[in-house]
Amino acid sequence: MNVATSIGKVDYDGLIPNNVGLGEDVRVKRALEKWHPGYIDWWKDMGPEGFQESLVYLRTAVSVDPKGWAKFDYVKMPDYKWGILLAPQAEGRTIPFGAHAGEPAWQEVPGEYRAMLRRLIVIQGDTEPASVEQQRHLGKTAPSLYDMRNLFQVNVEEGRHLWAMVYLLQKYFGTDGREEAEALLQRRSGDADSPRMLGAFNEKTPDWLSFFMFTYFTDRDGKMQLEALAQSGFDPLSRTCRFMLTEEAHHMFVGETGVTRVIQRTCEAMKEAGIADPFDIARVRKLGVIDLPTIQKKANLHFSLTLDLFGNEISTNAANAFHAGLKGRYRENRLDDDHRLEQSTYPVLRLIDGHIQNENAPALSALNMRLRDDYVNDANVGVGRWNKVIESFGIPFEIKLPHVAFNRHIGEFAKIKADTGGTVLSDPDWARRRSEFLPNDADRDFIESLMQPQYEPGKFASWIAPPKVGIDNRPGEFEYVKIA
Ligand code: BYC
Repeated sequence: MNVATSIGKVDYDGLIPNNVGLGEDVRVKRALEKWHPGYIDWWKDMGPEGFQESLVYLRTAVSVDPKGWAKFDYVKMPDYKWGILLAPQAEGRTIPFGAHAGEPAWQEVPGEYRAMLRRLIVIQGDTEPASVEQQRHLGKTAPSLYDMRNLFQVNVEEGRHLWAMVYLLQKYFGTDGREEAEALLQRRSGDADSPRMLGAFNEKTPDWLSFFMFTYFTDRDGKMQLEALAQSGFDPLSRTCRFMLTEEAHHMFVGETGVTRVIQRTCEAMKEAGIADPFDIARVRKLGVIDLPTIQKKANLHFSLTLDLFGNEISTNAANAFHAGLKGRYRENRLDDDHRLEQSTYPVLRLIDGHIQNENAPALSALNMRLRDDYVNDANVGVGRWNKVIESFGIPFEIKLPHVAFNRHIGEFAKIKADTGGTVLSDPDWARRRSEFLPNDADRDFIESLMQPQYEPGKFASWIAPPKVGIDNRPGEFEYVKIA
């Protein structure tokens, strides 16, 4: 069976592979073809530095059939087929929540919600190129060709996710959609004058442990937000997000297994050297591996930065988007309630008289908080698996996610300082203890000193264990990237 044509009918021949009938939609096809050169310029300027000519063993989406949607082959990244792929339209789909619950899903933009919908799409779109920009230097310090290939896979797919949002803007939002699509190529992560829209996407991803933490924690925000948008009553957005989620799973796999392999290598090295105390940092570092307390600090940093991406705990924007039927809850379709939430409440952690405590808030206003709670539960699962590895070596150490009030810059806890357990600290105490919780210059310098490239097929840097299995079942010594 030819998966490319079985479900979703992907037209793979033109400049822009797609299953949205672009061939018959001359206006949108032209608009996207006009946008394409600017995208390629952006990719060459801001995509992976130094590897544009290399052949990378990448998967490309060639179908939206869950059973076989990808094809693996060597590709030069600028030649990657960034297609527009929507999950199949579900016949008779209705708006699953909000004031319009039960009405037929919108196939066109509902006029009264146009601005709100455009803003959600633009914010989602903005994060995708931002992450590519953040990760553009990492190829030069890749700990193996396997890891380098995974990095580039994540990068090209984030590029495809930008295409997914740009398609919606170009198809459904006319002139202002076109302007937004241009602006998505103009903003730059970390730029003082024209930064990316959300805080965490302006931070640096300076080393590979940061990359793994980012793909574990921040891509998981992507998962939660995409799950919420996949519920949208605006059907094209829902269908786009449903397919994006298929790809997103691999990004979190890269993060989870990346951190697991770092932990595994550290524990192995400690065992070989007979070091039982995980806090004997100087001795552990001499082994050329990353000590567990520093891994914890990196997790603290990336988890807290990611929590900021959920916005304010109490949010009128979130309430409006739900009421309008544009953005639902995490897996709304599996929840058993009235899906309108006008009478319900939800417990929200707040700062009351200087103390952190739960307070019931109207459920509609508390939707960001609810999604964040779902996120924390989801993020904890993989942390449990990291701890199993540490436990298997008998090392007395447990990675823990910090309290949600720790190191926050958005929302209820932005105005206070708290330790990782959620105890409020004075400013001087915070300043004194900050480097107990977050990586300091010495930690950063140490990690940087380990970031030496390992480009020999089948070899891995000192600080990371090999993966259990190869990508696409390839053997250990497989040359995932042919460096040019
Ligand atoms: N930084 O009412 P509030 C991904 C602004 S990641 C800066 O609480 P709302 C990926 C906010 O815009 C997923 N500003 O906000 C991962 C608002 O401004 P206005 C990306 C912030 O709207 C890895 C004001 O503060 N997708 O896919 O309820 C690699 C009031 O706030 C921030 C989405 O985020 C911030 N962190 O919640 C690649 C989905 N937070 O309007 C990709 C779409 C808030 O007053 N976005 N503000 O000027 C949304 O659903 C929501 O806009 C947010 C914010 C959840 C982001």
